[in-house]
Amino acid sequence: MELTKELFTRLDPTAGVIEGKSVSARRLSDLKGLFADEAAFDQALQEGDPVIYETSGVESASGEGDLHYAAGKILPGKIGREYFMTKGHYHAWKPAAEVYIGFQGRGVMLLESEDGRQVELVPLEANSIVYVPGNTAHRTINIGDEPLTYIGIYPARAGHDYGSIAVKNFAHVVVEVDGEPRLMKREDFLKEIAINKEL
Ligand code: PAN
Ligand code: ZN
Repeated sequence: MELTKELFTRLDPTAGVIEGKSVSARRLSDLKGLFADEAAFDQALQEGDPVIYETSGVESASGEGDLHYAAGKILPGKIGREYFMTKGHYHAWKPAAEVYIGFQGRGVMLLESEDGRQVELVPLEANSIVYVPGNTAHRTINIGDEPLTYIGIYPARAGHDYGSIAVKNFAHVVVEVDGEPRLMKREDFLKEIAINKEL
């Protein structure tokens, strides 16, 4: 047993923060190109550069078989009709799976296969647990009106591949339709935005 490792931390489930760990904030400007509605993005950026989400992690153990974990808090809000969300990523070590546990708020996880053809929208809320299989792009989305807090636990060697998402983004979006979240193909949502612009 390796008792030198960090064996205990405490989570603040409302703040979505692991106590004593540094918090890194992702602002709207960090998510450039990821929200579908570019005009809405530009306008929101002009009005300020709001924090979209924050994370704090425990990533010190790095031996074979070790685990990392991180807490997240996604603020409530939308850019156009698309809800506040994380950048999303694959794991750099592609087969790495991950377990998410929700603490507060109403969220969903958008899971996509690499070709974008298989998609799942899985609820992430208080006391729910989501299994993210390996080789799966995952993005966490706050569809509620309070902060969404959760932790994710993943192999230490998982790493993050944001590059693939920056290049081709997710093939689907989660947008508000008649007050409810709806999963749509990105291309269909983009067509809707273009039509509304012409009107
Ligand atoms: C999580 C995520 C966290 C932030 O800890 O890193 O929710 O999302 P992005 O990394 O997409 O910005 C995780 O999935 N780690 O593997
Ligand atoms: Zn992950």
